[in-house]
Amino acid sequence: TEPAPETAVPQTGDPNLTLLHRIGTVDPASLDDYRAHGGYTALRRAFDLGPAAVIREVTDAGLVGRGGAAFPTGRKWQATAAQPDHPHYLVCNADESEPGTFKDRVLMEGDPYALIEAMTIAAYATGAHQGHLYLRGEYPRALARLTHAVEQARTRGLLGDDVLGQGYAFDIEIRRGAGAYICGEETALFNSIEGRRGEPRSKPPFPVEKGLFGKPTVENNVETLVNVLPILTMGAEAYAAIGTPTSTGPKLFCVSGTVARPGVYELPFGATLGELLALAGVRDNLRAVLLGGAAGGFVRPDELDIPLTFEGTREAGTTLGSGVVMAFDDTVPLPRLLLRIAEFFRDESCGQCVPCRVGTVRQEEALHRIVDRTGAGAAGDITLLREVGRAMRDASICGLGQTAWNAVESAIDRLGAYE
Ligand code: L3W
Ligand code: SF4
Repeated sequence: TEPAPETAVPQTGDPNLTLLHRIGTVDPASLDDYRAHGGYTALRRAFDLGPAAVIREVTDAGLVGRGGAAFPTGRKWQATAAQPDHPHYLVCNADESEPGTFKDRVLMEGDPYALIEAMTIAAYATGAHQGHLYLRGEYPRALARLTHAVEQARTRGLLGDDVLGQGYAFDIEIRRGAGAYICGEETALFNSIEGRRGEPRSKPPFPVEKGLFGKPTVENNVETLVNVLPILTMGAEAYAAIGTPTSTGPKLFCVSGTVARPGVYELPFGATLGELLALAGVRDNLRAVLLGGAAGGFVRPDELDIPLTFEGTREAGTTLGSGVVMAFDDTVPLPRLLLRIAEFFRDESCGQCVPCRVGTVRQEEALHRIVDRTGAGAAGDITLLREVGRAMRDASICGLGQTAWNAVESAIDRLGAYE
């Protein structure tokens, strides 16, 4: 089938962008063009610094994971590098499947060499010689561009036995997912690469100690890795000056729903939700905004001054997640939307643990009853939803079950969805 049209990047051509600056201007099929646009200067600096100093730069820059959990990247790299067991592996999580998330797709389709360069730096810093890029199966254009880029990098000595003539060996294998959301959970992803069922493992042990094939593994999201390039080219201090002291650097936001210009936007952390929505062209009859995707939470139109930082969204009772911002005007039927979210979680639950396997079914059933009855008798079902939601949050093995009730809860408590 024909791949979907390329995702809109409304800020294309803005030279002030840090992560998106090449998107739309560089030829994604040309290694020479990538180099002409500053490509491979970060890897050269990494080789000049050496692994320990690269990790120090990433730590000093304050980089945290962009896949949703905001874990400090430098700590993860340091923990992997220090493991005595070998080999070490690098895994890039490109299984971008959170509903409303499409930022990694833009990076991979528009600037594929950037990800390859960033993976090479991460592997060098953490002592890995083999990288696995686990790509969402529904991204055929990203697959074609990354496959071409990996082959070109290999041919030109930027992957292989002697990267950039520095005596360091590193190569990348691209693996495609098969449509399961849960395979974006890092340990389910490892199982999938290993040829097992895509089911999350219990943690600890964390992947830094026992990850892919039971070996120390550093696992990072695409956007997290791509941030390493500006950290090395501009230096940790200049990078950390972007954003706020506790949420440093630039962030990609995926804006969709009832806005005039949906697409991927880059803003420094600390910009407000209102500023982002103004860029995307929000409508007057805004009813709610879903932050953080299906696992996130709703905010009201009177809360648009929320700063887009990890701590700011947490204080506001929601999450930044992977940068999802979905706007809904007052023509969108909220109960049906919540039902759709509940269907998604029921469908994507791997079924391994009872609270999530049963809870996501009960949640969907209760929401169905509420929608079908158009309000009558909703109180009993809302009590049931709270009990089921608490059980899922407290007792599920992984983030899917733990967060499957977040959006429904916030719609009930903050939006009065069934009043
Ligand atoms: C070493 C420790 N490493 C934690 C590592 C851990 C992982 C990272 C974060 O879920 C969330 C989820 C989704 N020593 C460690 C350690 N680590 N403690 O840090 O770990 P964790 O468990 O907090 O989160 P997670 O299981 O990775 C990620 C939410 O993100 N999300 C979805 C994102 C969707 C995408 C996408 O489509 N691209 O990523 C949205 O909100 O629900 O809560 O690496 O090993 N002591
Ligand atoms: Fe599987 Fe859900 Fe349990 Fe996660 S919480 S392991 S998705 S059943």
